[in-house]
Amino acid sequence: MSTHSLTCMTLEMRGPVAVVGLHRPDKRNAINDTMIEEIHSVFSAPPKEARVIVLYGHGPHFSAGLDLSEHRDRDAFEVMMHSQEWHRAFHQVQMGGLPVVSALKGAVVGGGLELATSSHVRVAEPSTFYALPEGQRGIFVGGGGSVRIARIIGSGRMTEMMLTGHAYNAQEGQAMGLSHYLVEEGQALSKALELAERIAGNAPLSVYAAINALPRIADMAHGEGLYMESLTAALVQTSGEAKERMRDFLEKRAPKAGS
Ligand code: 1HE
Repeated sequence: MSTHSLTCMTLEMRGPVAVVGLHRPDKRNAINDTMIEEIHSVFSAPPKEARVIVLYGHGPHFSAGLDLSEHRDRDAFEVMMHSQEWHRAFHQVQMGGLPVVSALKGAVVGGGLELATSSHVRVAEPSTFYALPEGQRGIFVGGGGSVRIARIIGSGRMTEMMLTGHAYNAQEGQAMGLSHYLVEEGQALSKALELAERIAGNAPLSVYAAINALPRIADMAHGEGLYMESLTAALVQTSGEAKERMRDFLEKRAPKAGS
């Protein structure tokens, strides 16, 4: 089990799945400095037996973003350092080595959206809404949103969200790619757990390549991307587990695609 001592988060194991909860429901899971440190620590060193992480928010909201009460009096250098802390923490979420499935509901706003878009698979409930109130608050994104959110919805749409503060609902978010699954109210966590169990059954090297190689290839030029794809395929497909799984399929012991 984990040795993390957590005050703003919860962590429990369910089989191969580490279930991580943002736990400041009274503050709508606003992300303060302690929570960022804890996100960094949990995602840098998840429990050894974990194969997948599920991330959710306690209470009716996923996260109200940056804890504005801690942010009011920071100078430029402090904001720069703070933003880079967030980058390090969310990098661990995205590239820490384990796939992350997030369960979204209520507010997924500002830094909450930056955190959600660091996860790999996103499941939303109808109560979910997405907004970037940075313009209204007189600030800018600082948790990687200008890269990760813009890659998903386009920088044009992200600019619009920051300028207008308009909140997109769960259906709109699903159409924009902010969520991958839209389930009934109260069902996001159980769907996330179901998907996590399924992902946990995949070959670890294949999963690792998907979460680490794909976003890097997306940042490369065409030719370099294709070359990196071939190198990654050469590594993953020649593993013992890949050979075994392909044989299982050919000898009709493995499930068909889509089942
Ligand atoms: C907070 C925060 C917060 C709630 N920082 N304390 N984020 C925002 O601009 C979103 C601000 N929050 C809201 O718009 C609303 O709280 C919600 C729509 C999310 C939820 O509304 P509601 O009616 O359920 O809750 P509430 O009454 O507004 O808030 C409950 C408490 O949480 C209250 O504190 P209390 O002591 O009066 O009980 C709120 O002050 C507190 N609270 N959200 C601090 N965000 C790295 S850069 C990232 C940049 C950003 O993330 S910008 C977006 C900031």
